Amino acid sequence: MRELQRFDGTRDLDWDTVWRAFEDDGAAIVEGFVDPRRLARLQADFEPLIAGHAPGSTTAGLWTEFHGVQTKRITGLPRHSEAWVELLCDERYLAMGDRYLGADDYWLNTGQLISIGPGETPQLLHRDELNWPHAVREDEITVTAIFALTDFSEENGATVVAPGSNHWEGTLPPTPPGTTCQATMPAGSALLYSGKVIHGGGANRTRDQWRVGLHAGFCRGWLRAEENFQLTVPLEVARELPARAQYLMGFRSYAPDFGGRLGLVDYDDAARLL
Ligand SMILES: O=C(O)CCC(=O)C(=O)O
Repeated sequence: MRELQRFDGTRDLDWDTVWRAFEDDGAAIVEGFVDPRRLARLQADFEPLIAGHAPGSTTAGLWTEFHGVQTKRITGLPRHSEAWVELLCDERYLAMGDRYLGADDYWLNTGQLISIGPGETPQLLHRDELNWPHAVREDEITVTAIFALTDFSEENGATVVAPGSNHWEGTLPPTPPGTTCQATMPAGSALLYSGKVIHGGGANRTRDQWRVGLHAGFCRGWLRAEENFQLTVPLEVARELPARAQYLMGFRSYAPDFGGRLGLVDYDDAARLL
């Protein structure tokens, strides 16, 4: 079975090698991406939030299953964690967006805690780019990181990935037996993956472990982001964020090198309202 390539983020990494693995396999694991102090702050910030949140989604139909009945999903995270805003502005993470979507040419698609609980079944395998089926094209329209806030194991629901499926033909081709692996990784690691790679949350077969990941992707600036940050993050919180974070969450306007500006206020940058 083909496994994902993994790298040691505590060393001076050769990022070209990481991006080659990302492009070949559709995903790569960087262990030690989040340093232990920031990881501890993230865990402390989110622990009460997760404890107070019920599993399952209120959205009916296929989404109930897609979101997971035993899974907690929480958005609006900048309200709760300065450490998350710092991680969001980490140059190594933004480098992924700059490389695949164009420098400063993208939004944060969502910054979402995904806490998979005991008894959860495997998530439907999917490609993230199918959020926008009419926009899919040869190059990337979305790329994502999942930061592990707990260890990810085969038993507790480590993300299932089909390495190389970013090159498979078809909208959502089937994954024959033996073509998937699980992104097992210690807390503090990052799974970086393409919008074209087939993947999904794993089943949690433990009796008492929650697998907590911070699922944070970018999408092209001309696409509507999955999370409505202007409603999940209050204006008074947004005002205090670094400019880069404000931009990523759509509190500033989109100003590409080519084409028109989007998200304007009185035909000026939305930043004026901040
Ligand atoms: O939690 C995971 O491991 C993956 C989740 C995912 O791909 C999604 O919800 O879109």
